Amino acid sequence: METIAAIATPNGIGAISIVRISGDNALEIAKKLTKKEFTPRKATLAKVFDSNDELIDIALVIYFKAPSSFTGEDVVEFQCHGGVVVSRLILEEVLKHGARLANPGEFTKRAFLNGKIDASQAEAIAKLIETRSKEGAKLLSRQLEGDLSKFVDEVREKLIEIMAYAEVFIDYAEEDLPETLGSEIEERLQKIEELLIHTLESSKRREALLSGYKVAIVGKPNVGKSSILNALLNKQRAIVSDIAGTTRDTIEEDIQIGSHLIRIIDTAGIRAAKDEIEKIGVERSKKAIEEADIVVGVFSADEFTKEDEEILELLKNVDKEVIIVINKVDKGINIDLDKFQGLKVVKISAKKDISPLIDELKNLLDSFSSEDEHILISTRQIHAVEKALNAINESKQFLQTGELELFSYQIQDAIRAISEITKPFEYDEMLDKMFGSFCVGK
Ligand SMILES: Nc1nc2c(ncn2[C@@H]2O[C@H](COP(=O)(O)OP(=O)(O)OP(=O)(O)O)[C@@H](O)[C@H]2O)c(=O)[nH]1
Ligand SMILES: [Mg+2]
Repeated sequence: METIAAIATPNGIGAISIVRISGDNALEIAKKLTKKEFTPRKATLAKVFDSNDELIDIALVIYFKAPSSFTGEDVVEFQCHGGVVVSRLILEEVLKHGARLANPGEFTKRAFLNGKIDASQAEAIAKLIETRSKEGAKLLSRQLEGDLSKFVDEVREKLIEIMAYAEVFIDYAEEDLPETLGSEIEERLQKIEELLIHTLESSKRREALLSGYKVAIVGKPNVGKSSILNALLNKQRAIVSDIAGTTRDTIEEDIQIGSHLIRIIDTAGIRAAKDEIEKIGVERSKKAIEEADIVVGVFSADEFTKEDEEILELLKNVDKEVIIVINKVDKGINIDLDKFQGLKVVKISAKKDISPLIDELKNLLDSFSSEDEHILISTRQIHAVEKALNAINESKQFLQTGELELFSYQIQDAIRAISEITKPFEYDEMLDKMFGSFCVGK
């Protein structure tokens, strides 16, 4: 394999930078640059020289002999001093000696091609680099360990069993088929179907686990939305005033709640807008609700108007987790709390104490991430499961009519679809799509 090289650490100032080489000539290049011999998996401190024999750096060099490396090829890593210059000089020398610059994701692609990891693990690596939450990272590490691969294998095995079972009876005349055959296979199929649907749904629900959940604060003007944002952030981020319509655009900030990093969005108060700018703000509030995973609907403890009524109606009909906040309870509660029956309600004063809201948010976020299920982390994986489900669905009619060949054909389709999660069929297209989004050096 052609030898590739790249700087594997981010571009910037840091204690060390890593230059990674993989391919047939990796070891030879390392020897030329350092005039040293290397033992596999042993860190060796070595002087690194350029082609004029001038010292570039003293680096820690580690050689991983094929196939016991990340890519499955000979790999050498130079851990040199940080900053942008040294690693670049080393990389330049490596390239002069015949390596070529790696494309984004090419190291991981080689690991995949050499059978060191499967497709679901490669995707887990890509997501792990980007994820913003501890829970997300934990989940991806499990996937990297092969959790999803095991799940796929199990489903595949069960489908193969069903197919094999059906195949036995394929040469039978229709009237000779055992009477229970259909119901037995159907029962087994049903179980697989349920499992796949469950996985699909929980994956969709938990998609935001990886990117961080979005929480939108909405309500009529002047109920204290920005005051709540400021209290959550512990600083005066948004302007607060007693003039209704103070916040005109959405404000987004990241905050940590327990072990969750969430993005919190303060919105313009929702009402029939008086001017053009406010109208845009109100539209954005509605959009914020659409995009959020959790909606915090704020009402004031001292009045409940027609506008509140409309917002409450809106919140009752959104298909999201909603927390109702009754704010300004320091003024006393003058509204009928029965209106909020059936909803999660917390009473707070943004001026004094918002801890009941924080607790409720924490509970909700914990419950989101406590489901310990296999989740599909990419659209590609979700498509694969949907395709498998479709094929299973299609297969049922043939089971009923006793057309076992057609049935078996559909089950094969389902097997092919589910297998794509780990061992895709449309190789080239899939590879380009999957590895193209990686960063160079991975
Ligand atoms: N007494 C009391 N006043 C509050 C409380 N929270 C907010 N306020 C006051 O209510 C007014 C409106 O607060 P904001 O936070 O600007 O309200 P908002 O919902 O962001 O308003 P818009 O941006 O106009 O939609 C300000 O004068 C705040 O000081 C509270 O808990 N108790
Ligand atoms: Mg505001």
